[in-house]
Amino acid sequence: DEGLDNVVMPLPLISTSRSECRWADTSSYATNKKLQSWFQLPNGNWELGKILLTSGTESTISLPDGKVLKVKTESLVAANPDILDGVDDLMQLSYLNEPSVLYNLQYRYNRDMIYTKAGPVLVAINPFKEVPLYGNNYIEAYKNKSMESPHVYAITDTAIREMIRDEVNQSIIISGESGAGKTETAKIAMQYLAALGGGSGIEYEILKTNPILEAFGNAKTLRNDNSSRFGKLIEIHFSETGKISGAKIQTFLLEKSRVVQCMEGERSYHIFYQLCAGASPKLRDKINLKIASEYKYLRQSNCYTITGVDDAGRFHVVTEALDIVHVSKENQESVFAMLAAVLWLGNVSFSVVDNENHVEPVADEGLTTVAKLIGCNLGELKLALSTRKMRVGNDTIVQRLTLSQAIDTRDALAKSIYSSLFDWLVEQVNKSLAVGKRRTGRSISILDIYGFESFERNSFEQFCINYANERLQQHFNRHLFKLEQEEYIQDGIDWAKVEFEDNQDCLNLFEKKPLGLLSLLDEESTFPNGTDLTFANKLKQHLNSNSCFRGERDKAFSVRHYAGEVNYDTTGFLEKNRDLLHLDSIQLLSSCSCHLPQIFASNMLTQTEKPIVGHLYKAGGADSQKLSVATKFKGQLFQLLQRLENTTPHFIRCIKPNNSPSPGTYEQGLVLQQLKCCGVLEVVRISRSGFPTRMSHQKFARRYGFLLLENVSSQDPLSVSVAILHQFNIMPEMYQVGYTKLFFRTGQIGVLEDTRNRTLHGILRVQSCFRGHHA
Ligand code: AOV
Ligand code: MG
Repeated sequence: DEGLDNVVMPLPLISTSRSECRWADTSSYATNKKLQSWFQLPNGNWELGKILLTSGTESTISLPDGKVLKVKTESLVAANPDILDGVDDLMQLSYLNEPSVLYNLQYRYNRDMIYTKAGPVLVAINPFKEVPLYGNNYIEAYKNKSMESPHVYAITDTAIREMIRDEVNQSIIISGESGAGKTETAKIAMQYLAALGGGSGIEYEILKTNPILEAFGNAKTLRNDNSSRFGKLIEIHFSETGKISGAKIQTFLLEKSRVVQCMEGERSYHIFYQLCAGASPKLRDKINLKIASEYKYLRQSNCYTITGVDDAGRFHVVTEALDIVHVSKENQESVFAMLAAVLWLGNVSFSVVDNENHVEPVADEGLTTVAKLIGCNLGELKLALSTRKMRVGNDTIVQRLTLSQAIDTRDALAKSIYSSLFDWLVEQVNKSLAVGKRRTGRSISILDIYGFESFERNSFEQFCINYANERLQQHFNRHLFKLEQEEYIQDGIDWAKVEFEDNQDCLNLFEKKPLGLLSLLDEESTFPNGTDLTFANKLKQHLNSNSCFRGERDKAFSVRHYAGEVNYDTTGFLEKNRDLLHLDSIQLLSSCSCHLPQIFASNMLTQTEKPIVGHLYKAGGADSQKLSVATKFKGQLFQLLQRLENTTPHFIRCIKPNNSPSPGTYEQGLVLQQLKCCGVLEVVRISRSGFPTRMSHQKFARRYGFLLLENVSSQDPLSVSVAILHQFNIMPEMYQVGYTKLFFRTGQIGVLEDTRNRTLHGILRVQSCFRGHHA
């Protein structure tokens, strides 16, 4: 082993006046007399003050409003020199403390520069207004690299280039709280991909999937008027020539409870209101459609419209989009019929028919319309909603339902029709976008899932959503902290480890078997006598020693998530996890004369044959078995992460600057909490001291070797690498030589790439001149 240091040493030490030397320790600045410093006000906000005098442990500072204060010197936090105001990468800050980071982001935000780099991560602060940063001119500018300030376009551009350069699939992983801007950001990234990889026309279809999926999968919540209620991974495939060849969408766990139940002030899925407001008279007539307020499912939350949103107009956008992704007019009409059927199901009421409280559905407009819309016999619908067949030994007996059982059965049917419809639509879209023969297998995936949620009351949906976010956070940690540092150590470079918040404990709380949240939930869901209360008690009994868990009063418990503590109310957990749809209902759907209910039924039947978690249905009386919702979701998440592991990730962290939501309001505390919980500051710290760019000696020698002035073709890759570094005056503190790779500080490889590109272009130009000359 030749001392690697020897390789580095001989390089000339050139004067370091270059601006890249920002990470040099600037502690000398602290002794500067006209020091500016951060001072925290009682409300928690930071103010920039000038230190007038320091004596002993006390300092006198003047605040911008002219006030002069005497404060403890140790409470002051160093501020960066004005020249660093609004730097576009937090890595460039001399002082990387909380107020400085907050100020820098705010400085940019106030100037509509909503994007900032935090080392390898792009931070995007929701402007809550239109900002002039998008469209063809900007796309062009980022494409030609005439514009380089941080942007979704820039990170997407990097993904494309790395896909081509490294021949590795890429992923763009967007995270952040509910309402932080993930879905908008995903669309902006898609816009850029479509512009660069367009040509075949398929890109136009890909963009049109957004209004469709948003109509059927987004809803107004208290946090976000357009909240995604499902997770989405869209994988965009490219041909060898870098053109989009197709795409595939995978969705995760649609919140179906919203179809039958939602909180005051929230709405069900957009499409219901769009349909009610925008359907043509002919269609209304055909599917017996009324206005939204006629439907119980839509009436219960007392909210029909969203400020600034024209539901009727959106309906036309959606139908046009459906045309574009090749959903035939006939199929579209079936879709609308199913939506109307769901709405009318909600209006079905029951009357008591005997003295044991058994009920039957009232044969009114609601019931008859449902039967007509799904194409079933009225009598069979009545039976399916008021009785349940049970097998006892070899006999089948028919049990009549009580009011609450009948309502549950009705709602379960509505939910399953809607979620089947959603899945079917995604399938149609995927057929239309199917990757053609010219695929190379290279792809860029964009992940946009529902963000971390913490409401006053949190149920099973928040439980799943936050679990998913916890998993994603680990993926983020793994890539930006763990793997990064492990790689340094493995390759033998000089490195002092940086600590970070690990969320493994919280994941264990969810995933441990048999004593984890998910296992216990499944176990209780299979018990005939299990209730939400027995479930909550079991959690308290077994999990109290876990530091991320706390039993709460009655049926509640709380979990310490990476993004904060959330209190969950177990009411409804078991039922939602079991997600029972009785065989009677499935049989009803399969007996329908309309084709969509038939498809739904056959999908449900094949699903129930898949691996089994327990005898979920025995207790309920039906004979089918299926995976619990939580287990299925966990499986999907694991699959997703496995897929992401095989890609080069690019992370975008969306930040919500206020809860109003209103443009221009930047609440420091709120922003800080989000930056902290997702580890942005630590990422910057690592990147600043670390070497985020790396390349094997072989690859480096191959890629840049031809730029060398002297002939080195006979030399080994390491020597070639060193010669290149030498020729380009890359300074020793800007890189480290590992056993197998070269590690660079940020920005260093850019110089080499530019030279390479210029040289290559030069060669091409010379060649084409040459050809032109001969022609
Ligand atoms: P989310 O996806 O992160 O929440 P959205 O992407 O739906 O959040 O953003 C919420 C709202 O913020 C949007 O409807 C826009 O009004 C506004 N917004 C976000 N990004 C931008 C932008 N770049 N420019 C202008 N306005 C923006 V959730 O889906 O709830 O977790 O489940
Ligand atoms: Mg969203």
